[in-house]
Amino acid sequence: MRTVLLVHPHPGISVNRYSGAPFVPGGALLVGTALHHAGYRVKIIDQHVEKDWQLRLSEGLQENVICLGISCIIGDQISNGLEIAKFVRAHSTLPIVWGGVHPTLLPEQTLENEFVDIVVRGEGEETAVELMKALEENKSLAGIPGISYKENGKIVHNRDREFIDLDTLPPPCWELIDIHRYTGGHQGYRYISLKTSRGCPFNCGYCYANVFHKRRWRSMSVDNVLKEMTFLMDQYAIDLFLFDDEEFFIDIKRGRELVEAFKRLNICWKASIRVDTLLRMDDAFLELIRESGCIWLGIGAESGSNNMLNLMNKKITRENILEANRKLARHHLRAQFFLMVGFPTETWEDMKETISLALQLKRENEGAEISAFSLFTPYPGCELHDLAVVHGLEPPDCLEKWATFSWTADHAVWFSEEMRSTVRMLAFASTCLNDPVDTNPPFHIKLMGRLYRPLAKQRIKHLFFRYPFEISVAKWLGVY
Ligand code: B12
Ligand code: SF4
Repeated sequence: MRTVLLVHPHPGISVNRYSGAPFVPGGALLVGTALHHAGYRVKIIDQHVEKDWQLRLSEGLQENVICLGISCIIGDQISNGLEIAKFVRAHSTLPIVWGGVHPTLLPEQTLENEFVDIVVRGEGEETAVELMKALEENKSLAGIPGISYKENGKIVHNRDREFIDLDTLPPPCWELIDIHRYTGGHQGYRYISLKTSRGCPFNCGYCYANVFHKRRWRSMSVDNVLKEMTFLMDQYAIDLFLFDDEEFFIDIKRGRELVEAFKRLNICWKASIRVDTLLRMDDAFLELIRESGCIWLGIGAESGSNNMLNLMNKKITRENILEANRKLARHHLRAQFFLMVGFPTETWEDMKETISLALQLKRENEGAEISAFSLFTPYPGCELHDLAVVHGLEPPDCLEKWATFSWTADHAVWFSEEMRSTVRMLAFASTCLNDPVDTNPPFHIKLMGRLYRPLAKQRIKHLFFRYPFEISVAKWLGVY
């Protein structure tokens, strides 16, 4: 039996900021499951939880290995993935296959890197099995849908693969990872994240889903979701599920069936929901959601300015957001609203509307949490990325540079320096408005946030963002 090595590079510091526990290496787990069922020995190495990853990799390389697979999204996983690829290249001539969101969005540029031989675009389960067979038998890669690769120095892109019917996939082979490493850290629950559907029919201008999933939504049947949940409850005593679906309630009827079942299962759960979906739900449904163990709803409100909501094609208005918040308050549902600033063409007036929306949401609903204001980050492939380019953004021209392309105001070249400083300050001050909602940062960071909170509140209330001395202090302390 031949071996496939799958490595999940460390996703970076944000894990410690957002959660006490690492996230399940989802891509490697699902691709590994498909390969396991196709008869391969699969070894998953998660750099995030395995400090001795080099040793594990070296041991793995002693086996009869077909290839190294690396999973990656934008950010630190790129630099860490490259470190892993370099390590393997130094010790073997194995083909190095990259998969995940970032390589899918930019396959050509990813392949230009010398440590990338093949890119698997989109969903990886079926493609990986076909690819392994071809590599094992030394056959041509020409007929395999969903891959891009190098041939005689040229980059070849095969046609896209059809989307997978999720009900044909076997459940994840949890034995491929040490599940206990991922289940803690969430306020005493035994927690796991699951994705019960893929894609989204909406078309928000900043979102990867439009390109990755081509606006096609597919879901697992209610029965299969419940089977997986009861297995996890029985086998690993899981009592909190975080649904990583792009949007959990795209099909409201299916959503209702699931929620009815959750009530019977006696578990807690969290998921994302659109404002307009919330508005379509009647009071009985919202009450059911509360009774079924929902402890958190994540809501992309994005902006308080209708101009910006239009720009990002969000298909909701400021008034809708406020109405949804009032509904949540009536049903005592805990929600976290996500907001962004820093879009091309955004004015100070637009930003002030977002700040006033945040304050109003808090005023009208004690249970509403406002996530720190994120800075719009023009991720590749999205419409607003293209608009950012029109407004002067020079996107990274190679794989390595996407590793550090993150949420600072530095790429917002469409703003004056004064405006960038304001946006930076707004984002910074807003991180300290609440204690982190579900997260568990180190004690000293929590304490500093609390000490700074009164000043942060005053800054936001009075729209005063000049003299950003606290950013210098945070940099000096190494926390920014
Ligand atoms: C969990 C999660 C995280 C976790 C862990 C991420 C990880 N890679 O481990 C954490 C919290 C760390 C995280 C962080 C961030 N995330 Co995140 N995250 C997610 C989330 C919710 C689920 C990812 C997941 O597990 N999916 C399930 C698996 C099965 O899907 P998958 O990984 O895509 O794998 C499939 C294919 O891609 C492929 N595949 C994947 N790997 C491989 C490998 C091989 C060899 C092969 C053949 C195939 C293959 O096959 C798999 C099965 O079909 C997604 C949104 C979503 N709903 O999917 C965002 C998402 C991936 N994150 C995103 C972003 C932007 C971020 C951050 C930059 C956000 C931020 N500003 O902090 C940071 C980056 C961290 C950093 N410091 O650099 C974007 C990705 C954008 C991009 N262009 O890459 C997404 C899509 C959210 C969004 N809508 O914008 N994230
Ligand atoms: S942001 Fe949410 S609603 Fe909009 S396209 Fe992405 S997943 Fe769909």
